[in-house]
Amino acid sequence: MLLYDMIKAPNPRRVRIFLAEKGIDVPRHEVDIPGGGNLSPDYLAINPRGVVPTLVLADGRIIDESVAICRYFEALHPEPNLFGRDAYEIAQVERWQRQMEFDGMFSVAGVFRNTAPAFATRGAPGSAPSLAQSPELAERSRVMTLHWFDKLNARLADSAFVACDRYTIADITAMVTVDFARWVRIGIPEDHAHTRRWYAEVSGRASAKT
Ligand SMILES: N[C@@H](CCC(=O)N[C@@H](CS)C(=O)NCC(=O)O)C(=O)O
Repeated sequence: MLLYDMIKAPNPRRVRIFLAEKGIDVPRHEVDIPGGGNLSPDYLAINPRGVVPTLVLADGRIIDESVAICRYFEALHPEPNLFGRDAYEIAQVERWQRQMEFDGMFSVAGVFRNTAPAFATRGAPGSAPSLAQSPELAERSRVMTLHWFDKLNARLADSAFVACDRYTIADITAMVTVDFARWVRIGIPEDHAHTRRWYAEVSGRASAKT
């Protein structure tokens, strides 16, 4: 088994945090995304989408999508549970994980991809068509990122963790998104006391150091 990874990138970090929470050690291969390593013929032969992370199983089958990779490991190593236990909790984790990803991480990515010089002609990830950056899309994404921060703080006013009363995959996606937002100079707003309380707790976990 081999995990194609990039140490600085937010999506692979979600998988590494998840593995650390489970205490699972998987060999990693570093991919240089800014240098185009994910678009090399060798990598595209493994994952034609050209995105990272990709997990290659011992028999050569692959899994991409960070959450799909995490689900694979959850099925193999159910404890500690990070995707929910009963029907209601599983639905809550799914609900909040998707909100953190679609409303939060995608918004931050929209700012980053449309402003970072290294991605001037790479407005979409991986082997997607070459797209020029869009200042308008960057600005819309910035507005949506700030809106996501507001919703996160409101959620954490009512809940100890993002999805329920304990740490789950939704917290991993949310924490990685908060850290990713710093890349585009958006921090946790000063008056978001609930997010600050939660962030101090989740970022203090040993798994967050990865
Ligand atoms: N939804 C995918 C997103 C994968 C993705 O976009 N990964 C980024 C790194 S965080 C990437 O591979 N970027 C390649 C590029 O920018 O060309 C996941 O969760 O794994």
